[in-house]
Amino acid sequence: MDDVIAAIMTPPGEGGIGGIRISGRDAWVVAAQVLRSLSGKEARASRVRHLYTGQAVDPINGVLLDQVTYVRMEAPHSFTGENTVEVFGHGGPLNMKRLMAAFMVAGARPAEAGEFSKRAFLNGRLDLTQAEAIVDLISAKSERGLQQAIHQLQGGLTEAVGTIESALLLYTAALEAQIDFPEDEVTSEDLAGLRKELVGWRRDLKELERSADAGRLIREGILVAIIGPPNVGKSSLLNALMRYERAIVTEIPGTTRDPLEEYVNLQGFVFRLTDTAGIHETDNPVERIGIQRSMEYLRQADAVLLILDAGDDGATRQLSPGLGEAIAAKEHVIIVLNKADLPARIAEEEIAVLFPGRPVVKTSILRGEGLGPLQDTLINEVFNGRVPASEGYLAVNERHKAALGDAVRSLEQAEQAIAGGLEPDLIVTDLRAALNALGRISGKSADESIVEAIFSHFCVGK
Ligand SMILES: Nc1nc2c(ncn2[C@@H]2O[C@H](COP(=O)(O)OP(=O)(O)O)[C@@H](O)[C@H]2O)c(=O)[nH]1
Ligand SMILES: [Mg+2]
Repeated sequence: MDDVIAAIMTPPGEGGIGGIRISGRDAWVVAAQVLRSLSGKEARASRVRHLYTGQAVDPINGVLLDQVTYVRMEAPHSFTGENTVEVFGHGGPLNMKRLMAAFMVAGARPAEAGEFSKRAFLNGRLDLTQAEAIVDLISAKSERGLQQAIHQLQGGLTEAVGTIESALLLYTAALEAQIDFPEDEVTSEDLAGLRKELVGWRRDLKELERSADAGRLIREGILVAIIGPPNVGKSSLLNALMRYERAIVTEIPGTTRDPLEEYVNLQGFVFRLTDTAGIHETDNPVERIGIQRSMEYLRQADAVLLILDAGDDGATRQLSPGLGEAIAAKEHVIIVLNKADLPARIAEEEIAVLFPGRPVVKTSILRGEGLGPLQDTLINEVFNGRVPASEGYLAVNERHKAALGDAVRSLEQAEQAIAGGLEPDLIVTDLRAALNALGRISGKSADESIVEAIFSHFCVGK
């Protein structure tokens, strides 16, 4: 880690300012070959974390490259925890490239994607959940996703897990001490106390594990398939939620052939809405391909809006065989009775029998009615009635989920070991395994390969 790395840290393209970050023990030695004071003398930056104005020159022939500002930071008081220099020039792509080249000539090497953050992790400046939060924050597509990432960057998940980790460590260390000094025998009261704690920890960890699904939906967006028979208003609904005429709407059944997929931000959540071809029996080969795609979307979707025409008699008549079954297999389905402006001909009892327990929303997309309740119902349904509050988001991802699952299993085994009256050292083995699993979340006990995988998702310059 002794080499000096450098990268352009601002996005490519024209902008007011472009920044270059240089990090490593000799960062200033490298930077000083390029930087000059305003009057063209050797740059000093004698005070750390002060912004200086000066020039950047070609280190070989001294030709002026740009007017810049620069700031020097000393280890460990920088993002990476190393000596760091940040240089700000005029943000043009060619200008930044030329400045960057000057620092390369002066002895820096281009940083790999995420290398600054990786150094920050290796120097103990951030843990793995915070590193992941940086990626989430930069790529956030919604207000909620952003809040989740910021909370995680503050150490939200590490803190939640850390409380259990410390308590678990205390018990484990106490048990180990008692094993080493057999005169302090492990009493059955000790074990009963531990067992009680184990139940509580397991419940808390399981709760965190469950929140991984909500975390993913907030981060990646919620895939919603708009499904139903032809001509019920599926494309109209997409347009209404997008607030512009995205999909073609006609009174001709079979207008939509290809599924359309669009991002839309509803109440701070990102949705990937897909308008699909109407599902019905048909011999038209083009329509049939469209219908197959509709069924694929139906299977993939996080939630399904099944649209029916309330003005058409009999829900049963509107459904093709196969659709009902596919719907029944989905966890989150909302029945939308559209065209509520027309005389109602679908009996709600029939809906209740066909789709037991599914929420039903009446809309008239034509009149713009019922769309608010539909959004509320959708969000409520997707998060199982527990819409995450704005504060207190935990960005539990698949990696955390796996570690939490392993920890829960090890704690379970420890419980069984106690119940079965096994030797204390066997109990300790399970407790240590649980600690190890929890340590993977923050990175205390993560493999090199996991660390590599996380930082490879970063952009260059971060
Ligand atoms: N009366 C009435 N007509 C509607 C409503 N929503 C959509 N329509 C009409 O139903 C027809 C089919 O709409 P479209 O969105 O193309 O349905 P799709 O085939 O399910 O995508 C169009 O003529 C729409 O104007 C509604 O709420 N009330
Ligand atoms: Mg359509």
